[in-house]
Amino acid sequence: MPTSNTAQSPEALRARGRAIPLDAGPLLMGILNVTPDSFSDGGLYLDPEAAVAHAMAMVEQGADLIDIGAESSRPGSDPVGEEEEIRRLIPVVSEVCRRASVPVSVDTTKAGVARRALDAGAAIINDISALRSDPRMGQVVAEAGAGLVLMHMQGTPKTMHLAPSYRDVVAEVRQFLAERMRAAQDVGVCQEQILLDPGIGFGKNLEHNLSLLEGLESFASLGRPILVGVSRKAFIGQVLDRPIGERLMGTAAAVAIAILGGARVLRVHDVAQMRDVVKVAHAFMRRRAQ
Ligand code: HH2
Repeated sequence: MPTSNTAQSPEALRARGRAIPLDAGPLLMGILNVTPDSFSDGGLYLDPEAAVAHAMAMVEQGADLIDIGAESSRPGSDPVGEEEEIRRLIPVVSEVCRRASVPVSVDTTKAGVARRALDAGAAIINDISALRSDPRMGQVVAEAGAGLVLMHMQGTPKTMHLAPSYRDVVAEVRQFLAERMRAAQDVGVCQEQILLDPGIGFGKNLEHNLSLLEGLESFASLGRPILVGVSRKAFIGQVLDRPIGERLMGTAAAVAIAILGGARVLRVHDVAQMRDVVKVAHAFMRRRAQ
């Protein structure tokens, strides 16, 4: 996906002087977890060479962005110390930024890790705590002019799955994202730097996740593009009664549903397969808009 040097369109993501266009069709964000314990690819890419090779393979398969994380956020997971997160992450981020043609996003909630990743060339910070974990995060992103993903989560990864509860999940997630967007702007992050994410699977049960997919269109009025991460997640396993390794087709269906609901960025493990899903869903969306 081409990038240009300035961001004029509200339908672009401004990230460190690049304008990543979000109106030419949904973008695929390929997932790279350099962790021993991520829920689906944990342990596969701990070796930096294997990690970089996987990132490059995803670019080859059509990933528009690469999202690199070094701390699992699977339900029940424990946090990782800052030094360890940096040790796992930075060599891989540096090398992927050097070699890949696409912008690199880093999945972290720690400002110190984000700063190091931005120094290594990352363009986007994907903060699943939406700036609530580390009070310095917003400032780090603002100073770098980086892209920022603000995601909704009820609770923390350690506890979020135990008793998720909402009166109206769509309304509450929407209100949360509006409030976090204001908080980001208050510390100097521009609207054009922000992507919003309802946080599928983060403190939500099956009904909550389905309701969010059903209500996705209502998030458009927040005024920023929506990122959705459904790939291989537990709610798909619940519907299908299938383990993680057998959720490809379920993921395809969920990705298509998210695109029909207006999602602009899809965070996925299986880039090659989801490329086709995106193309078909986008062709349909274009037709519907005629
Ligand atoms: N999901 C995961 C991690 N980070 N970031 C955003 N913005 N949205 C998501 O839906 C999202 C995310 C969980 O998936 P994964 O990275 O595969 O697993 P783990 O957290 O176990 O590393």
